[in-house]
Amino acid sequence: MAQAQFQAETSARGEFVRQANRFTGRVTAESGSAPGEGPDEQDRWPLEAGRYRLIWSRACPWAHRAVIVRGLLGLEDAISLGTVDPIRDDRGWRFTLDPGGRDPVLGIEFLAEAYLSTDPGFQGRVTVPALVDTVTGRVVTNDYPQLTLDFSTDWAPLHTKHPHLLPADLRPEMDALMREVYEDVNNGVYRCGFATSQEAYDEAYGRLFARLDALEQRLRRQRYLFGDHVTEADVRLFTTLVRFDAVYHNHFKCNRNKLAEMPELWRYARDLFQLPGFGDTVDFDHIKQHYYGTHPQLNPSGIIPAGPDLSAWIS
Ligand SMILES: N[C@@H](CCC(=O)N[C@@H](CS)C(=O)NCC(=O)O)C(=O)O
Repeated sequence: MAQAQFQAETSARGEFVRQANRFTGRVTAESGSAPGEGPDEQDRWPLEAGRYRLIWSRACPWAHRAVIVRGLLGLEDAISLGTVDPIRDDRGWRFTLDPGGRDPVLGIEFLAEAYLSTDPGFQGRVTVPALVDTVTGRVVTNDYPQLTLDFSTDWAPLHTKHPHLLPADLRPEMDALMREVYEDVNNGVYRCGFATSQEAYDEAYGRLFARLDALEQRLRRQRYLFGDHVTEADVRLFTTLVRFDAVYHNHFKCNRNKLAEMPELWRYARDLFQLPGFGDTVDFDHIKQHYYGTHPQLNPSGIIPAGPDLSAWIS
């Protein structure tokens, strides 16, 4: 069997099995803690404008989703943003884009410092997105699916825009679709790319394209996944689709066809791309640098392909 990119997250059958999210704190007005204090006994942190900092990589689809939702809800002034270098070294995500190589608010050089000061025994992958408390320097959460749901709900007192990304009447149907999209598409591309057996790859590839075919059919009937209105389900699908032809098609061997060859999905992804908060948060350069530059088992040379021509996204 091939050497795994992430040994600790590879099953005996060669499947990529993503690690659990280590930190699952919630920021909510329901917290029993006063402003400035740490979490209550249920790991609920007080809701405070300006206190928490979202750390993202422009390359990462999971972090990208948090930044899009933050922007759509107008939470930019309430939650500050720190950006890591698209290339990790053996100490992980670095703040080398900032003056002096340190995050100007947290004062750290590596995101790992925040993880280890929160859990000195942490041995997993240090991941983005991470919501970090600027008072204690601790990681509140790296639980990316819960984070964006909380942005819509618990953070509502601080919203300055009201796009209704999570309409209550659609929640059961949205949760079901977002789960399928996560398993087969968002994480499905990783399960293709990080598979170390033919069998595991074939299975992930089959599920990915079957799901994309089903989504293609769904989008023949409507502009977005739930009609004429953008929801969080669209944000979650978008961050994978926008990376598809640039990296997943080639680097992760998701190559039955390109996104640009699926007419409805291509129309849909470009439609979203044109909306404020979507295309203006996409950085194809960081995306390509990161994927091709940090998975040596998949791309030992580290060479970044020149293509594809991405100009079609904005034409
Ligand atoms: N928190 C999740 C998902 C977030 C995630 O995987 N982020 C990637 C970037 S897209 C990351 O930070 N990877 C760091 C690494 O692989 O060392 C996890 O632990 O699997």
